[in-house]
Amino acid sequence: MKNFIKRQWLFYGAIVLMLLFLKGPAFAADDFFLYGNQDAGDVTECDVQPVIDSWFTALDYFRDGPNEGRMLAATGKNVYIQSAEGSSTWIKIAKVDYTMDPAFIRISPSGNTVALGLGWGQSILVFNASLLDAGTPEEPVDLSDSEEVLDFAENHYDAAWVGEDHIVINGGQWVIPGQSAVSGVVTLNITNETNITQGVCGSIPGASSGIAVDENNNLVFGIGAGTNTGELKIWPAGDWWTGNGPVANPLAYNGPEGLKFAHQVLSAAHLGFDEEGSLHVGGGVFVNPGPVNLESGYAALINHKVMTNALASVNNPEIDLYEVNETNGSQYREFGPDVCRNDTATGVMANGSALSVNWNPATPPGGANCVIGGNNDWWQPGVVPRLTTYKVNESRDGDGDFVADVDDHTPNTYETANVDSDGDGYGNLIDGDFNNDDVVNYSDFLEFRGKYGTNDSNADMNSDGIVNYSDFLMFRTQYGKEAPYYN
Ligand SMILES: [Ca+2]
Ligand SMILES: [Ca+2]
Ligand SMILES: [Ca+2]
Ligand SMILES: [Ca+2]
Repeated sequence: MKNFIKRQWLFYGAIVLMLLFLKGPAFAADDFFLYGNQDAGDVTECDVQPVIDSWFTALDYFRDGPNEGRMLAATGKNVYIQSAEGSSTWIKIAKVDYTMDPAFIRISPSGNTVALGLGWGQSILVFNASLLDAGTPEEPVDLSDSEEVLDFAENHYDAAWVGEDHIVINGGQWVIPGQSAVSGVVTLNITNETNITQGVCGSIPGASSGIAVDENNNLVFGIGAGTNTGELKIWPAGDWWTGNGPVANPLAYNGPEGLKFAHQVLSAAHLGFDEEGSLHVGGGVFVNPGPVNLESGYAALINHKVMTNALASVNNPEIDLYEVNETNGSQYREFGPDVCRNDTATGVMANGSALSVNWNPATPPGGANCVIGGNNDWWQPGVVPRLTTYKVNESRDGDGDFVADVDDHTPNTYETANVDSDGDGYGNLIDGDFNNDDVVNYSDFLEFRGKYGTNDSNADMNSDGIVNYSDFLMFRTQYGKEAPYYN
């Protein structure tokens, strides 16, 4: 009897283990895949605080803290808070004494601190988010006249948080026709108003654009005007950041450390990372002259695998330089909620597993002014921007195999067993990358050949217990693909 009970426990224990195994590692289909494969009900929209006396309404999410999920907006002389997550109601809570050309509003990762870039030639204001609690539409908090607000007279176009105590600033430089613009990136310790900035990178061959830091402090920034508009480079954390400040010697833009991983993505004016490390890019054509036919009117998302591979290649000269392939839908995806795609600027930001695009719907869809790529939808006072949010639907099952997309290792291919022998998140059916170097090539063929005729579970792509010609045919369909693999 004792033995029987024991065996029964072993049996149930094995089932539990199997279920855990089938559930797989945390990663299956990633947010990059999920954002762009949604049903209409999973894409929501709201109005943004209308533009007042400015060129734009700058936005950011509270990603943590008591206001998590809500947004702050800056335009004109005021800062507004969204009444609730996803709401179209914006409440004035703070004011400044200068009409902003709002460069950015960036909330620290904890949600505790706000950095507000007032615009060209003006200051960056930094304050505790709780300072806003006292603000009302009738009596907004006066940020220009508060001892609790730090005021940094620092040129800026965009900034990103590095932890809670520093921001890194893309310094800003207008392009003067006929002259080459030179701009730079600096860090600022926001805990100390007397702190001077420290240089990160100089001699950038063009005007500043967006800037972003991933969770491991790898740095990305873009070029915003001039012939290199939309160029994006990544700088590994160790090459620019020591943990409490930048390295002693600033980087040279064309030095050996950084890696260009995108030739031209929009104007690179709005950059950020989602929680999986995919990079979102927005921008437009506000600053001209630039290249003719500059991309605009949408936001783009570059898959985290591209970023990982770019970092790997900058750290290892034996790996070929890695640049995103914009024609590969597994690496690069566009989000164009405005069917006219004619905005002069498009913002984009992530919050958890949601991606939000801030766009200008001024032109009626299909109206006379709707010229795709026409760049004629100007941001200006009176515009009521829209925010379109793509949120992961936890229960969606696109291929109908009873495995939800969020858990599905082959999200575009029907397979109920969801087998992923090497646990890399890609199901056996679509995983011909046997050596896991993110490309399916001759090395993988050699591995496959070595396993031919065996019961090796990894090379057994159709999981029928034998590695044979059927598996070879499946391998052949994967040949030449680069990660991520979705089908
Ligand atoms: Ca499925
Ligand atoms: Ca796999
Ligand atoms: Ca491989
Ligand atoms: Ca097989």
